[in-house]
Amino acid sequence: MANRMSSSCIALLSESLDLTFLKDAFNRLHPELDVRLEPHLGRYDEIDVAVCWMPPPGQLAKLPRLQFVQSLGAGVDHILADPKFPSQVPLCRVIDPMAATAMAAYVAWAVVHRHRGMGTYLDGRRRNEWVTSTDRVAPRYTVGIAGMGAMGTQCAQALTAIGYEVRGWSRTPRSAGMAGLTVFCGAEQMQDFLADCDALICLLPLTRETEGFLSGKVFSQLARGAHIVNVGRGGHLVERDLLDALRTGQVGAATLDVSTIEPLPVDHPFWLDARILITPHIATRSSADVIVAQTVQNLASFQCGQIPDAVVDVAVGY
Ligand code: NDP
Ligand code: OXD
Repeated sequence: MANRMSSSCIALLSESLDLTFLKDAFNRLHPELDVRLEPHLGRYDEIDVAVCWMPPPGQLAKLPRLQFVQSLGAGVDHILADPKFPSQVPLCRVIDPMAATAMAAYVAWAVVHRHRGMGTYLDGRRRNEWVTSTDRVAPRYTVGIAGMGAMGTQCAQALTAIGYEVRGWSRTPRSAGMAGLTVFCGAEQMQDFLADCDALICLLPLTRETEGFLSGKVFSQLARGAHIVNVGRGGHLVERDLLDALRTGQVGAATLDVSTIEPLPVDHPFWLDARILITPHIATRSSADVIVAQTVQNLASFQCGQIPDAVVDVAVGY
């Protein structure tokens, strides 16, 4: 087993990120592995594993001996977007409890910031003014979480712990498992899930079914002035619909960590509306050491003939 592992070859592929940090982590933690950073891939038929964030389209299909593809993150949409993705090759994602905890902290910050009107106090501080507010600290403020997987569940735990009334929505049925959380699933329960939510958090994977989920139709079912938090993917949001809903007041604010084009272009209209809080895809991330550890663990499982939990269903898209 150790011998097979030591002769394994790992390619690091990304069109958008410099993966030198990951090569350094592999070399430090597993010097026995042959780790190659694009464009220095050597012979394609020597590569066993591709670790990717937005791999160059068509590149994975050229690697004839791949045992599996490893995503650098929780999402795999950036890999499945390649029309030539070799769908017979298993695809693994990162499942990182620490990253989920950090996501929960980001989402709790976004919800509290808007609900408690923190922007007003921060503006006052900039003017050296002691601004008071008559805003209610409502005992009832409903937060809907679309996507109750590894990330969504941690967010629900954090938000219920600080007193919010939380609803969770998933594709398949699940039990709530915590006080303060009500669960919904599937298209048939979507209306009940959305009805009068004060904040809507998108933590869905980007798939054919979920693309454009954050649309005018969804916004119209929320409480007036609702807060949209998109920490999923830019492709979940119909940008024009958000601008329209902000104009009418149906949506009162948005916190966007992701956008269709990243970085968000400097002339994008989102920058011009102070009600849209923008962060540069930093809600959470896994450390290089975690990515390396999970890749090596998945490789060991495949080499023992086992299917790791991290394998996604390519047909469903997550
Ligand atoms: P999981 O796969 O663990 O969970 C996905 C959840 O979405 C599941 O509950 C699933 O339902 C639900 N879901 C999928 N399709 C549908 C649908 N059609 N209708 C309703 N619910 C659906 O993913 P994670 O929680 O680990 O991550 C979620 C996403 O968060 C990632 O795909 C990525 O896009 C984003 N992300 C963003 C980061 C950032 O920094 N901004 C960092 C990490 C992730 P079911 O339980 O029934 O399968
Ligand atoms: C992820 C991300 O998918 O960081 O992990 O967006």
